[in-house]
Amino acid sequence: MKLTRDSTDLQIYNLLTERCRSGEEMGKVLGISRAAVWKAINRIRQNGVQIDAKKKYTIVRETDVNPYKIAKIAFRNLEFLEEVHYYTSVDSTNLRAREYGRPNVLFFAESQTAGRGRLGRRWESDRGGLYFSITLEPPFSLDDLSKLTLIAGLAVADSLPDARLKWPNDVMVSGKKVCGILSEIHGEIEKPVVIIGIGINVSNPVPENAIRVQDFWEVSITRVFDLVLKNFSRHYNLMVEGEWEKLRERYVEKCETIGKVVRVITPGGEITGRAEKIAEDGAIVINGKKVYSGDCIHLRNYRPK
Ligand code: BT5
Repeated sequence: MKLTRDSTDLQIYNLLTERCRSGEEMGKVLGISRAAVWKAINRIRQNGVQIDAKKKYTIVRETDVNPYKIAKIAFRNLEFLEEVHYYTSVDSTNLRAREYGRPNVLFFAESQTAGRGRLGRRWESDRGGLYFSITLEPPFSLDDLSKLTLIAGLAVADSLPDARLKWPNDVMVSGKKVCGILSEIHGEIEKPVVIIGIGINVSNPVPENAIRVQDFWEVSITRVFDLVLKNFSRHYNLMVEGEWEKLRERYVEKCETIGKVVRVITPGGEITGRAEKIAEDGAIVINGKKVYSGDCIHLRNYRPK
């Protein structure tokens, strides 16, 4: 389902989340007939929102995750957002984003049948987790894109209690992975569309050595979604305003990789050594050498001789 800010169904849902209202009142507000309101109400009902119709329409119950609630949260937090595409099940939100090709869209799925990790790996995506991709046309240079990936991880880490970052962008709790991020670039080099895919385990079944938010925090999926988008929006705006330095400091505070002896596997080969810092340009510095992306294994804490 595709929703925009002015979709009739979303506007009616938003009106009803404020208070109960009559068909006539909503028809007047939106400039449509009572019959059109009635039709919209029936569509909304088919998507997880139970609405009572006596004299007025009232939302009596709704599933925590439904297209309207997700769209409401997304549009409220991301001012640049133009569309929300909602799927109960889809192959991969990153693939949908790539195929659609346009910026300022959020793709959300209740579950994925072919959720993707980096380098073609699989991301387990059963119902109960958060799987979404945001497409952006950032007003800064391609060189800054690795920073964008880092701040997406930071946004998730800032949303969960006691979360740490494992470079480049795994979010860890108690040493286990709770979230992974897959960022991709698509389109022409002069005007690339950046796709940021975020997968967060909330109550879904997870592989060994992974953790879910509900293992350490009793919280709803939509609350986590709201927090992550709030933080992402804050960080993204700081980035656009040229405040990367603040974000870099914050990333380093939360990053458990810095100070460790690590092995990073990149397409160009392997490098083992002490992870010294995050450089001004967003690279991690290992034994004085800059690395921009790769698979990172923590070997041990660094002890100077
Ligand atoms: C990632 O890859 O961590 C990126 C994951 C991105 C998933 C999101 S969901 C929304 C969007 N649409 C997509 O199709 N993808 C994005 P990587 O660093 O390569 O880690 C992948 C590895 O993590 C796998 O090889 C497994 O070992 C492990 N893994 C798989 N599913 C997991 C899960 N649910 N939780 C924790 N670890 C998992």
